[in-house]
Amino acid sequence: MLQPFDLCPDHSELTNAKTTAPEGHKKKRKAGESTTDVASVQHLRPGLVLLKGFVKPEDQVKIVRTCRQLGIGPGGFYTPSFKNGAKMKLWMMCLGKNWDPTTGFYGPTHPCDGAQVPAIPEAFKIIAQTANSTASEFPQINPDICIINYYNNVGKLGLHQDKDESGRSINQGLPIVSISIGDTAEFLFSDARDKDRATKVNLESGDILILGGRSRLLFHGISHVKPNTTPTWLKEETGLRPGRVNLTFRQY
Ligand code: MD6
Ligand code: FE
Repeated sequence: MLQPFDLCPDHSELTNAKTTAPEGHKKKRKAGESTTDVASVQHLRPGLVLLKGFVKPEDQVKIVRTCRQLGIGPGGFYTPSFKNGAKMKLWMMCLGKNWDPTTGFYGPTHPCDGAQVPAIPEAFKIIAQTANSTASEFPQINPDICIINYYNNVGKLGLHQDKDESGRSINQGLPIVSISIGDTAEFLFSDARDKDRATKVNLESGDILILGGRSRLLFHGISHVKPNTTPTWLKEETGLRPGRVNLTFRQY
């Protein structure tokens, strides 16, 4: 049986939480709408777009709570290994379809407990699809996979390409929509698997990165997570452990 991983160590922190939140938290917005009236859109290179501060605070809180609930249940967080047997420096769980890093294949069940992989919550899909349509250079995806990673203060992810989705999805350059929550991470991207030549960009809580088109097979990774960079209101409202949650939405 896998060791369940609880993103919020002390549930009482949730009930005692102060509800202080930044400007914009109280404004009425529909799910998926951004925190700022004109979210900053950064075109990092063709096929790589960063939507700064796209996920509004109440959606960030909901995402953490939902990830915690799903993460401690069947098919929840575990520490995966690579094909060579080395442990990855993160916890992972999958929604929709399970991605198995030891084989590179997608399947219906969790590798540890054999549980059916949970469905992607509709609210998650709405946020990912709204971001997808904000970056008009990409075709719209209907995500059937969501991989959730949790990095603690020493978490990282080496340069890699995402190429285990269908040939059709990759050849069409269908985008992957990536949501970052919690501590800031340094994201690296490069045409080659060479971190010394990689470009660096910070991914902060609420940022969405979209990778597709000509960048669909870009090498990318996380060099490190910056400690104590989670917004105070997010910590107070969720009791999120120090670290970072990343969700990537894909269409197989
Ligand atoms: C992360 N992200 O941000 C890891 N993959 O923790 C990825 O590996 C990634 O951000 C494909 C597309 C976007 C991503
Ligand atoms: Fe990736």
